[in-house]
Amino acid sequence: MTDSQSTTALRDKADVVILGAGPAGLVLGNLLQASGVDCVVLERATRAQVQTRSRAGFLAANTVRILDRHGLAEGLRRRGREHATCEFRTEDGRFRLDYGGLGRGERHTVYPQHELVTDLLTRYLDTGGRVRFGTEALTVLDTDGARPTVTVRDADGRTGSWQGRYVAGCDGRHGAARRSLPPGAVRRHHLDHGVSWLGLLAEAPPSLDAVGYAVHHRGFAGHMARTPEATRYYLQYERGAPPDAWSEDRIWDELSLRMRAADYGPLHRGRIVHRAVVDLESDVLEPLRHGALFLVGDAASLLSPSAAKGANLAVLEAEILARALIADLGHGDPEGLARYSARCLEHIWRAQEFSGWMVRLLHGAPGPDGEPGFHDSLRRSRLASLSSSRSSQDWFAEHYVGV
Ligand code: RFL
Repeated sequence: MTDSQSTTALRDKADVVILGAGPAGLVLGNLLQASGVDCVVLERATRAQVQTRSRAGFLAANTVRILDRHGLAEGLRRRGREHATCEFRTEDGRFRLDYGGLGRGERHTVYPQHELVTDLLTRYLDTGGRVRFGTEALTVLDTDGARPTVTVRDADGRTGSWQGRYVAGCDGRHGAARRSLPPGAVRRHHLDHGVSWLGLLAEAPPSLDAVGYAVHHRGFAGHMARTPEATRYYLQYERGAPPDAWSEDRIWDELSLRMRAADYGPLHRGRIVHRAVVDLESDVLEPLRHGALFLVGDAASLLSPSAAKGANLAVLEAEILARALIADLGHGDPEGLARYSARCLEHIWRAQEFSGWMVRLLHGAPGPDGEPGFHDSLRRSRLASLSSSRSSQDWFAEHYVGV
């Protein structure tokens, strides 16, 4: 195929071109579609891949309220489970926090992200929404002009373009929106927490009726219920080691050891159906707008998964942007778009602060002699405050569930 043939293969228009069919892109698409704003979602993956990608599970009360407000919470109301207890296991014993009775008294709803994405996608398509699966955004051009253009490549390798009045970059950390920002247009704040986790999804029922955070001299281990048949575990892991370096037996033995199964009860073992290494990193782009291009969700800010905030922020930002786009395109009021970045950054920095605090609550660092170091002692002291001080617990509860 010649270049001229390939560039005429696809060419289309929509007022809002949304990159990415994750929680951010699909909440935005649904809200725009419901208000009659002309939009399209361009998604690199297939529909089946989008609907089976296992990621988040803990949704904040505010996220549920947003989804409820727009009639998008039916599935999670039916199949999600409320959750409001976490348990810490440390060298000093264990303690539980029933955070539903602390702080603002809010709870999480546990609902797998791929089910939420499936619900959002079904609703969007059922109401006439346009999605192009297998369509990779390559670059966003003319973001300063009145007609920004997204160049795309479809699954057969044909290239083309979509022209819009606005482009919403909801395509995650490695997407085209971030790549298309001209040098110097946006500042990137980045923090590497220096810790990696092996994230695991096990075909096994939960082993405790709480989120479990275990702090051990061999490293952190975490337990998060997903469904009655599936549980997510995390193991602090050597940076750079491949995800398949450990056998399933070694993983279960290490989880049992760090979670002190000998003292507090055995873990329900099962087949590990997914594993991935996550380096705990945070970043924030500032501002979240360049001309007609807006950044939303992971494209705007990456949070370490220590506090389960990423999907929740994605939903919140999508609602803020949807309102602003509806006001601008529907009533010629650009005020919301002008304030979009500042409003979202306020929430993002608060979430970053809490996620970073969680990283430091759950990880120490040995001193030069390999014995517990300064940061281990700080961690121990933080956990001691959390176990004993009501005001620490209220603060924790408010930020743990809040966005
Ligand atoms: P997503 O979900 O990554 O969706 C982006 C979409 O864009 C597509 N895409 C492109 N499409 C077209 N052209 C391109 N060039 C493209 N490049 C990418 C991708 O295929 C994809 O479909 O971003 P979004 O919508 O911003 O949502 C963010 C959340 O997915 C993320 O923050 C959370 O999963 C983070 N997270 C958690 N967040 C919570 O709120 N609660 C949790 O319990 C929670 N647990 C987690 C998590 C993240 C994890 N990982 C992946 C590190 C647990 C884990 C293990």
